[in-house]
Amino acid sequence: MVPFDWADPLNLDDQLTDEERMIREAAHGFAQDVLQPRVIDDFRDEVDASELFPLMGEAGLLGVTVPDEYGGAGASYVAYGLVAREIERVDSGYRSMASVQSSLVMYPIHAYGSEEQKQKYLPRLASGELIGCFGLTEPDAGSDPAGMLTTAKKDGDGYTISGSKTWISNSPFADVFIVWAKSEAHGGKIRGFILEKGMAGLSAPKIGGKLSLRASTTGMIQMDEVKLPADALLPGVEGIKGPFGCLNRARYGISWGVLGAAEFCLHAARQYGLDRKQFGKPLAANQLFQFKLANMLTEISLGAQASLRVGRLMDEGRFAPEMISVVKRNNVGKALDVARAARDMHGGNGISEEYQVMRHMLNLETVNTYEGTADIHALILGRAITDIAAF
Ligand code: TGC
Ligand code: FAD
Repeated sequence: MVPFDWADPLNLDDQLTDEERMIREAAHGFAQDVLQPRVIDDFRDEVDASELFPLMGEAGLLGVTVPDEYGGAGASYVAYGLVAREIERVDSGYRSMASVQSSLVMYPIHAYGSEEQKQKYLPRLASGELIGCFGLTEPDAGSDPAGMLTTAKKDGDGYTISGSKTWISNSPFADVFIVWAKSEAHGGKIRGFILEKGMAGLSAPKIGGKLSLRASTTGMIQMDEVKLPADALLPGVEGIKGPFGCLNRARYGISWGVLGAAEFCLHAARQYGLDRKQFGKPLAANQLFQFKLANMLTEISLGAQASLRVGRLMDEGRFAPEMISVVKRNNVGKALDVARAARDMHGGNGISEEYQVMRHMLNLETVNTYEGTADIHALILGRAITDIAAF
């Protein structure tokens, strides 16, 4: 027998490689030293935190799975998940900034791009010199992105692209835009294009007034007959499976990330319960309080084992997208439950920015919605179980 470690209940640490532990420690140090001191202000003031990209790049947190010849860390999907968990332990918005860059911008360029596109963009995205965004969602095409209206037309050697994307993380300050459009030159099939800041007809206004994910900047992408050279096309993929291939990576990262937010909430609720006395004894001495802590610990540890398993299968090239739906949907839902319980367990202090649990709770509402809502992931699983698509 071994002593029980409540902070690592199923000895996850034992199941990691030395490299994964090292990357996790580096991410933890960065998140606690650089992100934690500024997060309360960043969230309250809904700031533009784009200066964090070069800092994340320097810390090796962008493009964790991208080979080192292109500036990435060439590490495992498990390492990528551990990085997401450490960043989101501080805030889901910062994790969003990083996971869009890694999974939704660097991944498609690496997986679907030409050698010239990889050389041109990947090293500068890995260092954070360039910031990327991913435009799939449109005002009238959210859960059903195949219904997109953005269209690319052949124009000489290149293309002209028109349309509108909305709810796009990083877009107001992005240098590189991965945009998915129906291409008339390819029989109306969905293709990926790389747009660059400053192109005529391209704008990316900010969406203000969010009550969630306020430390991450979100905007639109508006394209009014933007002229693109021929080499703006991602040559390596055709159809909606292109963006879905990117979403697999980002959704998997989210499944780990939200556990970081949930762990923060568990630790905060435990400490609050030990420190605060009511009825002459610590809150943590009450059965109801301990019951909630036990539920939190159980769900977090089970979720982490599941994400670890999916990550190992991804590293071995033996995963199915439905596995990712299991962990994205379940872990986000459980993290939301944990954050809501922690908010309640802090009493009145739970609504104060100083205690931070309510910020996590608010952020997780977005995470439950983006990258496929909880219900859409249920329907993906329902289809796999019954062979009937209920969308
Ligand atoms: P469906 O008929 O299911 O499939 C069409 C083709 O796509 C292939 N495919 C996949 N390929 C790889 N990975 C996956 N996960 C795939 N899912 C489907 C499929 O094999 C098929 O290929 P082929 O070769 O036979 O043509 O397609 P559908 O249009 O009916 O899809 C339905 C549904 C519900 C699964 C899909 O529309 C969906 O997932 N909707 C959710 C939309 C979503 O997740 N949007 C995310 C936007 S990006 C974002 O939120 C970023 S937030 C970032 C941050 O800040 O962190
Ligand atoms: P809808 O699709 O309109 O869904 C509304 C509700 O209806 C949901 O509860 C949904 O589950 C439900 N629903 C829909 N269809 C069905 C059905 N068939 N059966 C049952 N229920 C259904 N997108 C990007 O492309 N890039 C980004 O970087 C990005 N970042 C984002 C950042 C933030 C802060 C937010 C909030 C969103 C972001 N998104 C991004 C968009 C996000 O992916 C979408 O909001 C999400 O996919 C849901 O689409 P929707 O908002 O149009 O909701």
